[in-house]
Amino acid sequence: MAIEKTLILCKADTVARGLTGEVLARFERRGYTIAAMKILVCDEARAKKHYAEHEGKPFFAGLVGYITSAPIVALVLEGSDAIEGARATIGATNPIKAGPGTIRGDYGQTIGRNLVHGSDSAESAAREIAIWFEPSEIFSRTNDLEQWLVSN
Ligand code: IDP
Ligand code: MG
Repeated sequence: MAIEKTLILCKADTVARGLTGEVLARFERRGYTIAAMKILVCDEARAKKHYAEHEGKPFFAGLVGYITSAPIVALVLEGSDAIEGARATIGATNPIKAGPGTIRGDYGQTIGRNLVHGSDSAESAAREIAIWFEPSEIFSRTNDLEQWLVSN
């Protein structure tokens, strides 16, 4: 068990469909805390950087077009084994394979509109968080607690 941070994106379909609160509530109810959050329209450069591992795949252009098409909500979640845990709450990449009770299983129909992104490893989380947030924008409860323990 480790306290981890993970990068979550409520993609364009989530925000456009008014499901952002629904998605956030699921993570919060599970006990993860929001360490950082913003709404923005992502430019192409940032989208390509974020999805660099998929460059060259047939769906890459569509993916970049989709993520840059409308406002999205980017956030950092923090909690115990948050990277794997958030991925489990999100569900399988293709909503048709995502179980009921997961975000994609409950709200999604197609792989191209699967609502949410979640980092898939510690390395991805560190890389992706740095793409979306400045360190000064991240409010870690763990760090706060450690700071409090040190100064008391
Ligand atoms: P993940 O979001 O579950 O980590 P990845 O394999 O990393 O899934 O793919 C990133 C995103 O690219 C997916 O969430 C989905 O939106 C899109 N994607 C992946 N595979 C396909 C595909 O075969 N067709 C269309 N879009 C895809
Ligand atoms: Mg992925």
